[in-house]
Amino acid sequence: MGSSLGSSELILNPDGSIYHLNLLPEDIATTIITVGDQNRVHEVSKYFDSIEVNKSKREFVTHTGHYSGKRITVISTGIGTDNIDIVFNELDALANIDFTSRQIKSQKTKLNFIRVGTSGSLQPDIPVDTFLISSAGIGFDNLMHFYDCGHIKNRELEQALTEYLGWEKYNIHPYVVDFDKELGAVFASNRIRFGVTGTNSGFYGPQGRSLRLKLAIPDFNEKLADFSFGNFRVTNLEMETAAMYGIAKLHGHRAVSLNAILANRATGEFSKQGHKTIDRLIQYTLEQIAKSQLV
Ligand code: R1P
Repeated sequence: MGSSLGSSELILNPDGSIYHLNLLPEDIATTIITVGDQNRVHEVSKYFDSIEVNKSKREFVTHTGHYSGKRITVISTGIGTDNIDIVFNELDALANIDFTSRQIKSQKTKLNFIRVGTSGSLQPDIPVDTFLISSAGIGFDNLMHFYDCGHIKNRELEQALTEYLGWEKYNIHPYVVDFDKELGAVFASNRIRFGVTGTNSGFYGPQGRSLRLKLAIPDFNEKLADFSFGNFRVTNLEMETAAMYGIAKLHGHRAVSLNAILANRATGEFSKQGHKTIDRLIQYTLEQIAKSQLV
């Protein structure tokens, strides 16, 4: 028997639910779609045949239901890798910690995480309204530096990128984590392309956007877009993928990030039909899950 987790580590609400997500272990499926925007949860679950769980707290809205015979949870993470830390640790706890004994279960449950999010392309040849699977996430935030995670990183790509960028002077130490190939294959088709996704801790300066403030790295996007390593090039920027790949892999779960490209940062375009593109990606995701071996 291992030691039990203290009440300031595994924090439970008076009804026994996990602290931020407000969920009980039986509330979640093993196939979990994550979205940033809480309003997008309904945009996914409106296609479900039935909804059995509808709970929320803060920006974390959760619906669990059935779609074409598959039990699926859709949950909003809000924006950013700090939220990913909370959502992914708490979802793992719901699956793999016994809330009564406060001990880690000896038999682990593997979760499948599928991010359905929006993103900006860095490459002129990846137009707006494209669907993109992130075969790797590059974290420019610092979340994974707080975990012992050397063994799950793509060190080859990480080292090549770090040497190329030379951004240690800005205290930027990118980490690279690959997607789960098997789960990624569920979503591969001629309707979606593969890419490598940069994840950063902000939407403006950290993605090379300047409204009124002067940027420390004015060529952030161009430098990233020009990097190549074998077949790899950095294709897009968003705010969650690298962290979700890192935390999911450390826990032994599978994760894949699907992006609706709404902006093209190289050409300056923004989608004129963003809502429709996200809806198409949601429907595509659900159809691929329905056809898959996922339970
Ligand atoms: C920024 O507008 C948000 O949109 C993208 C970014 O990653 C960030 O969360 O993803 P979502 O549309 O999934 O929120």
